[in-house]
Amino acid sequence: LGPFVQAAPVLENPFTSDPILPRALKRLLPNSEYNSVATDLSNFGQRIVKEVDALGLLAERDPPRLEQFDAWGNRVDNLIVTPAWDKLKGIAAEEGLIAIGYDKSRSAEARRIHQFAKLYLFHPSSGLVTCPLAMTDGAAKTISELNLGDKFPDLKEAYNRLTSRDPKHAWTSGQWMTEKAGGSDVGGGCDTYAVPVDEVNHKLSGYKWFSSAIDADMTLTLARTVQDGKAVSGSRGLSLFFLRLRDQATGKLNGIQMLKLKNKLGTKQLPTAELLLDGVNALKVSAEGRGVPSIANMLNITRVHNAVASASSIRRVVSLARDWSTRRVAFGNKLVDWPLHLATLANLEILARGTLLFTLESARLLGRFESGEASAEEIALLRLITPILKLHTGKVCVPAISEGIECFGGQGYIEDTGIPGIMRDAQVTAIWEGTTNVLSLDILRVFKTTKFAAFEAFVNRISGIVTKAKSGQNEKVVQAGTSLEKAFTQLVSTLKAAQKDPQFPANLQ
Ligand code: MFK
Ligand code: FAD
Repeated sequence: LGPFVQAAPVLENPFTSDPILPRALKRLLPNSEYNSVATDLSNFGQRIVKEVDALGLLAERDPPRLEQFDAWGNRVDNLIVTPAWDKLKGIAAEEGLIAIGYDKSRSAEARRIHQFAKLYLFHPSSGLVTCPLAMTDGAAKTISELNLGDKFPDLKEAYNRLTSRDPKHAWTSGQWMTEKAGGSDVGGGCDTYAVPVDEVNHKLSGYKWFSSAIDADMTLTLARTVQDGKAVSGSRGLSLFFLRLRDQATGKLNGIQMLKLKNKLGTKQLPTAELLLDGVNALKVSAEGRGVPSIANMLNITRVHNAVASASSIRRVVSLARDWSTRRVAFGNKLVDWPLHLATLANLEILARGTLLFTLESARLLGRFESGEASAEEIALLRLITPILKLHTGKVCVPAISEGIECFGGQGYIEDTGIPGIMRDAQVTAIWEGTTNVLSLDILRVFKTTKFAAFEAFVNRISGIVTKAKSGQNEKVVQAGTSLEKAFTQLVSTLKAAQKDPQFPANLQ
C-alpha cells in the first residue's frame, strides 16, 4: 500500500470561510440586523459541517423508490424516501428557511437577504431539499398575492403551514406545470381538464409529465376548465388550481396515480414523477383563464432560488478546491504555489463572487418590493433582472463546476468524494424553471410590459456606480461600468428601433 496518504479536502464553515458573503451582508443589511443575521448564519454554517452535509450525501446515496403494488397486488403507490431526506426537510423548517422570508416584523431588505444567504449555505449540502423549498416559497408567495384567505380557509391554512418553523406542522408544495406536449409552452401543451363541481370545486384529469418532490403536501397546478363540454385552447384557457395530494382523513392519494419515478442524469435525491390525475379534487384559485399570470408569481420566486442553487454550487466546488490546493503536492510544490493553478482558482473565485452578489441584489429588491418600499424603478429592475439572473447563473455554473472538478485531478471524478454529484445536479439549473432561451424571450416580455422603464433603470444604476467609482478613482470599475453602460444604451436603442417593426418582438429572435 505504501506509506503515502493524501489528506482529503475539508469542508469549512461555509459562512465564516466565505471570503465575500459576510462582507456583502455587512454592506447590504442595516446595522441593527447584521449582527443577529451573522450569528444565525455562523451557527447554521457549523450545523452544516457537523450534521447537514452528511445527511445530504446520504440522500444522494439512498435515492427514493416507488412501490406501486403491495405483495397482494393492491395498487399502493408507496413512495419510499430515505430518513435523511425527511430529516433535512425538518431541519429546513426548524431553521426557518422559508419562514424568514415572510417575517413581516423584519425590515424589507433583511428578510429576503437573510433567507437567501441561508439557502446559499444550505443548498450544496441539502440533498436537494432546496427544490421543494423553492416551490414551497413560490406557493406561499402565490397564495399571499391571490389574497383569498378569507374566502378559502384551505389557502389560509396552507400559507400558515408553508411558512411554519415547526417540522410537524410545516408543509411543502409541488408545482405541476409541465406536460408531455410542452414544458416551456405550457399554454400549448397543457392537456389537463378541470370539470366544475361548483364555482370553486373541480375534478382534474390529465397527465403531469415532470412533477418533482411528490412527497409534497399540496401543489399548485394549471388546468383547462371545461364549460358545457368545451374548453378554451392556448394559455388564456388555463386557470390555477390548488390541491392536496392526500385525503386529510384517510391519507389516501387524492385521485393521483404515481406512474413512474424519472430516471435522471442527476437530482437523484429528488423524487420526480410522472403523475396521472384521475378525478383529483381541486380548488380553482385564480380568475378563469388567469392561470399563467397567477403562477408567474411562483416562477419569479423559484427562479431566484434556482440562482442561489447555481451560485452556491460554484462556491462549494471552489472552496473545496481552494482547500485541496493547500493539501495536494505536485512537482514538489503545493498546488496553491503554482501560479497557473492559482490563476485557475482565481477565475473561479471571481465567478463565485459575481454570481453571489448578483443573487443578493435580487433578494434585496425582492424584499423591498414585497414590503411595499420599492420605488417604481426598483420594481421594474426586479422584473428585468430575475430572468437574467436565473439564465446567467444556470448557464455559467456548469462549465465553472467542471473546471472546479478538474482542480482535483482524478479524485474529482470519483464518486465517494461526493464531488461528481455537484456537477450532475448543476446541469438541471439551466433547464427547469425556464430554459435559457425561454428566459431570454421573457426579457422581451418585460420590454413589452414595462416599455423602457426596466432597461433605463438598469442604465441609471450603472451610471450611479460609474459616478461613484470616478470620485473614488477606482479605474477598473470606471472602465467596466462605462463599457457596460455603453452596451446597454445601445441595446435600448436597438429595442426602440425594433419596436417600430410590426413583427416585434418576433423580429428580434
Ligand atoms: C434548487 C432550486 C430549485 C428550483 C425548483 C425546481 C423545481 C422544478 C420545477 C419546474 O421546473 S416547474 C416548471 C417551470 N416551467 C417554466 O418555467 C415554464 C417556462 N415557460 C415560460 O416561462 C413561458 O414564458 C410561459 C409559460 C410563461 C409562457 O406563457 P404564455 O401564456 O404563452 O405567455 P404570455 O401570453 O406572454 O403571458 C401570459 C401572462 O403571463 C401575461 O400577463 P397578462 O395576461 O396580464 O398580459 C404575462 O405578462 C404574464 N407572465 C408571463 N411570464 C411572467 C409573467 N408575469 C410576470 N412574470 C413572469 N415571469
Ligand atoms: P421544450 O419546451 O420542448 O424545450 C426544448 C428546447 O427548445 C429548449 O432548449 C428550449 O430552450 C427551446 N425552446 C422552446 N421554446 C423556444 C422558443 N420559443 N424559442 C427558442 N427556443 C425555444 N416541471 C414542472 O412543472 N414541475 C416540476 O416539478 C418539474 N421538475 C423537473 C425536474 C427535473 C429534474 C427536470 C429535468 C425537469 C422538471 N420539470 C418540472 C420540467 C421542466 O420545467 C421542463 O423540462 C422545462 O421547462 C422545459 O420544458 P420541455 O422539457 O418541455 O422542453
